[in-house]
Amino acid sequence: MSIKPNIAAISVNFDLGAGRRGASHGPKAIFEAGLLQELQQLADTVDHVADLRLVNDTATHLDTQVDSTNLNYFAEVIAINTQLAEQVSQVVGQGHFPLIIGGDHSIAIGTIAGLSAHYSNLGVIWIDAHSDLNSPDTSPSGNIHGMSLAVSLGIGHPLLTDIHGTNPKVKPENIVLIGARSLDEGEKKLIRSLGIKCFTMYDIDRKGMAHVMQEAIDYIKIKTDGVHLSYDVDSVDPIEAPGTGTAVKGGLHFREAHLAVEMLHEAGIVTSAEFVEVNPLLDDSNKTSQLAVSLISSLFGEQIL
Ligand code: 6HN
Ligand code: MN
Ligand code: MN
Ligand code: MN
Repeated sequence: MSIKPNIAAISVNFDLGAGRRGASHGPKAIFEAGLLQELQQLADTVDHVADLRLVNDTATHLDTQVDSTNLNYFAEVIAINTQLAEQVSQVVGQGHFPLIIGGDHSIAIGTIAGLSAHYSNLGVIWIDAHSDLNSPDTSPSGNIHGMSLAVSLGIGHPLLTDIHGTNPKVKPENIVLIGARSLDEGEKKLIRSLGIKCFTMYDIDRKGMAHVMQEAIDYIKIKTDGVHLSYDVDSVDPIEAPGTGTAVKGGLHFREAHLAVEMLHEAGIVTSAEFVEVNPLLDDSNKTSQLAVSLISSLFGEQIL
């Protein structure tokens, strides 16, 4: 991003992919915390092009034949992601930088589906306490926000993997996970068997965040034609990001969380981004939405000096 981008912000007021309600209020809290004002100073142009939500009963009425075992709110997740994929693809076609504000992490399904139409080797940097690599067979919860990266790899129910065309949307060797510390058994097996690059909190403690980010950037930039950043705020320690539905202690500190996006800005490789899982109902202080604004500003080049 050495040239200032034309940002197209897309808010997704959706939380049915998560186990508890509230992330649907994330976009409103993040915009109220001053997102657009901050971005106006950093981007060439900023437009809030879409504010997506499920309208009443427009969720796809699934055929009674469809097996939705261990897929909570399956029809609703399909419906919102179908809309989102279309919107994201349109924005990329116009040459704008898609900035998606969630919403729970199930919306990565639609974001990545929409992007994949434009990139043959899309890279994905997934900053998260989790890996979201479950399928209905391995998921302990049935919550689809824990399955979105697997779906993008073509693993999961065909009604999810086929959203917005062909699958897989992303190749395992083009993914980097950063900040992992809560992985289910099936996810660990998949990471190992597919050889997905994964920097856990152990690696971050051991090598330091700067080293990890540099390795991640070097790894992904040589082989991809675009890089999507999927930033789940639960990657950050609950002390700094209490407002999120599946908080896990032992996370990124405030500076580590920022250094990641500062280094990505400097590397100039990111072509789209999403920030997800801010749940204002769990955070009276609005600390977490303010953190999101600060992280997004850093991604677009806000500097300390
Ligand atoms: N997220 N691995 C757990 C599950 O239910 O599959 C937690 C998933 C969390 C998902 O934070 O986006
Ligand atoms: Mn500022
Ligand atoms: Mn996640
Ligand atoms: Mn997470």
